[in-house]
Amino acid sequence: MRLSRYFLPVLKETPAEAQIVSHRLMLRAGMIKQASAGIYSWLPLGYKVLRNIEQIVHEEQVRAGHIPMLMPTLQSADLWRESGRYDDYGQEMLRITDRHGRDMLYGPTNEELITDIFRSHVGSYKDLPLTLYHIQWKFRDEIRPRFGVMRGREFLMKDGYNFDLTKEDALHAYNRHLVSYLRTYERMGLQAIPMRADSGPIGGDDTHEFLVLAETGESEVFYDSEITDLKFGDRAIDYDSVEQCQAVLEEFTSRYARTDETHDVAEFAKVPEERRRTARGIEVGQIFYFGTKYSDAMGATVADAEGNKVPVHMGSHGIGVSRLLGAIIEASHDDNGIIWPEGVTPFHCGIVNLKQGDNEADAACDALYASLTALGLEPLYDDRSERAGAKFATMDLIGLPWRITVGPRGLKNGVVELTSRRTGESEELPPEQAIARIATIYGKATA
Ligand code: P5A
Repeated sequence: MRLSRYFLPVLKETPAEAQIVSHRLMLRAGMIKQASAGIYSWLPLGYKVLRNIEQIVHEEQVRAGHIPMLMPTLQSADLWRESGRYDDYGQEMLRITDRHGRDMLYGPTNEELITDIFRSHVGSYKDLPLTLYHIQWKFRDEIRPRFGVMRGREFLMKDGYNFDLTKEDALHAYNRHLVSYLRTYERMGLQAIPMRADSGPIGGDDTHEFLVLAETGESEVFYDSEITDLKFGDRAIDYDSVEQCQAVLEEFTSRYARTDETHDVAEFAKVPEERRRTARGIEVGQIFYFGTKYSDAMGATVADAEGNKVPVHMGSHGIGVSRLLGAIIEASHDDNGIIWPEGVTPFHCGIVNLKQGDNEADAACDALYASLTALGLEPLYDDRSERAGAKFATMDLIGLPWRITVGPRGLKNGVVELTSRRTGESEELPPEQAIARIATIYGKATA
């Protein structure tokens, strides 16, 4: 993409309404614009990152054996009356009446809708296990929407639902989600720690929240510092293996890690003092096992091997897709702007032309652009007639992890400059080598 043809409405001034750094940077980098309280338009740069995050979530869900689908945002109130949550959900639920006077709602979550789909189409234990998921907008009329996309009213969530014959099977689905979430967040450059939590209006006893440690996090958390040394990495896991998923669960949840809702002072005191940490965290996901709560209420049964009708065991699992943009920025920025992890960056690298209109510089930039594009990479070429300082400031603000700077002086010596956004380190090298380096970083083969 050529910046002169893109839509990147960066702000010079720091917006006064934004209280935390991720919100400020998302507004300044022209990623989002508030449409009304807690509701945002996703401008091109923000939309690109949102799509990249979605893509990682999809890939890891499918890898774990979960099946994508799409349910609507608007739901009928009748299903929620069946589960009893129409009244329980209270003012957070946005209620709508259609022209026929029917009660509808903008879904805050989809346990009821998916249970209705399940009971309509599945009747036998032979069709289990089954995990369906979608990535869809949700609405919760939060009393205090704040911090931009962190606590929105309209927000994008990955929500998945497992259906199993027995509690044991459903607990495997729970563990499988835990494992897949560890991988998902690491691919986004995040360390998200699973912590014992409270199930709130979703219900159930077993639940973990995934928290990214950050000073601006809304939850107070207590944990054993050994947890932050754990890394999931690139392990090959067989998601069907009960033992393998169980082993990961034990490794990542055996140490003390709880949100304030479940914090137990006496238990925490057993952690050696030098390892006891109190911090703040951003909740980027939560997994639940709630047994037959919805299947009992809504009559979602299957015939077991003996032909008896039994209610299915269920759980649900959510990832805050739009919130993740804020969480990633909170975890990865400096005074000059965002620093995107390679896994989610909106463009793979920037190209800065120091002397727009100079034949040689223009030709070198065009050639770099063409080569990178041919490798399947997406560069953002700043081809505006701006001062070098202004171009660098824009690149730093929007946070592309790599920048190639091209100018007449370097070209005389046959080199361009490759700069890492994270370390600020620069290196002069011939254009072909700069291309090869970027290609290697993103796992693309050069000819
Ligand atoms: C699990 C999936 C559920 O709703 N039902 C379906 C379960 N869980 S949850 O914890 O309530 O939400 C899942 C994740 O969604 C994000 N989230 C939000 N993001 C932005 N703004 C909000 N107002 C908001 N509320 C929830 C969180 O990341 C949460 O973990």
